[in-house]
Amino acid sequence: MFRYLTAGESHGPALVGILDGIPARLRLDVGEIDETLARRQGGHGRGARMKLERDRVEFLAGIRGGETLGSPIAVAIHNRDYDTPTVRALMDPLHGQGEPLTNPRPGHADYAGAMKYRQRDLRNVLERASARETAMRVCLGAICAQFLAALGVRTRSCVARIGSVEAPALDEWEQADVESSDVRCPDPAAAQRMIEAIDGARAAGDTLGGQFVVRIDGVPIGIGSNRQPGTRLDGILAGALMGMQTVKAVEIGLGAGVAAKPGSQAHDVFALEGRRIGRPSNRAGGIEGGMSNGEPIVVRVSVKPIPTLAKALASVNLHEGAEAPATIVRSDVCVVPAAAIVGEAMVRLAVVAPLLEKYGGDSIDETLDNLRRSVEAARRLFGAPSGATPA
Ligand code: EPS
Repeated sequence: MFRYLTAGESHGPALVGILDGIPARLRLDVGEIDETLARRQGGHGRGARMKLERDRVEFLAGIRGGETLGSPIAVAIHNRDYDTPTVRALMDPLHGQGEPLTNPRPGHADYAGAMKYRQRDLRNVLERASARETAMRVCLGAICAQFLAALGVRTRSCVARIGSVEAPALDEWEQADVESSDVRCPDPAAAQRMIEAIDGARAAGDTLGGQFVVRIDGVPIGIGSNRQPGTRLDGILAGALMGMQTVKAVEIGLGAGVAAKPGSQAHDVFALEGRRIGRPSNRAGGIEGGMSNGEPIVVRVSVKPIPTLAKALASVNLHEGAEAPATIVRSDVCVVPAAAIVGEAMVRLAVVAPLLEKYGGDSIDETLDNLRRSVEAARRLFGAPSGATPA
């Protein structure tokens, strides 16, 4: 069984994570993990906190000599903010204390969490609710990326919309164009307008949401299943992405747009390209019947504007029972570029379990042997060379 857990408060000493079930003998490139962590910290619209943090992975267990052992992998990321005496006085696990935060931010976990956990200080809720925790998801996802790469599976993302600025249709793009963009949008004209929109929101004390696209290439046919609702790959991906702090909608392939299409324009016909079975379109986004169909998996995710506004929204002081603006804390203006990196990580974390369910393996060598045998058997299914073969 593959599973993961994260722990850590936004301003506590560290974020920690455990990844259990990655096969043994996988060589890990630590530099690549740190580069992915740095990507999440970037993006036009980030606030002061990201100038302070330098996220780096520290391995605590499950690795020896740069290779996985098959035992649980434990990692930590230090919070540099915790080294500040005022933050340490506030958050020290044994002695931390400070003035309570009392005015919940609309859209954040503050109010529901205070009621749920019976906390009179909103800090005791918002510390865990903060998207700081996504640094650890990205770290664990970056380890998974290296397992997936060994299987020929590649996951990447780009920003498709910020506020009202939308990039032209993005099913495919050059990753170099994403890496060189301050908003991780491969269309330079749209990227420029996105940057202007973020600057406008900052000047107005406001925040902006948007959309990002995650694309997964190389997933073999038949990952996920139609057996039970919880084993469908589209449900697994949507659940993982909706598990991100800011996400309000997940669409696969045509997504919400499919509702307005007649059946003749909603599906992907089969065609023969020689003996190879082709799909001239990918409206399904690579998933049919809850299973990967061999085409790229394309997911579009909508993210809300973050709820901490410099020009605070109306709220109530819960201690005094009087109307008062929401608590203002140092904040970002737009996190869509960072959310795209987190989305990639969530997708990576989500596809490992169904892949391991199909191919198993206590070592990466065994997983790859099983994968090769399975792909070979699928090619022979309809009696190739006379019958049709999968892509
Ligand atoms: C966040 C508030 C800000 C963000 C934080 C998420 O933190 P702070 O209150 O320390 O300025 O910077 O995001 C991160 C720290 C991060 O690593 O992404 C919030 O309230 O959700």
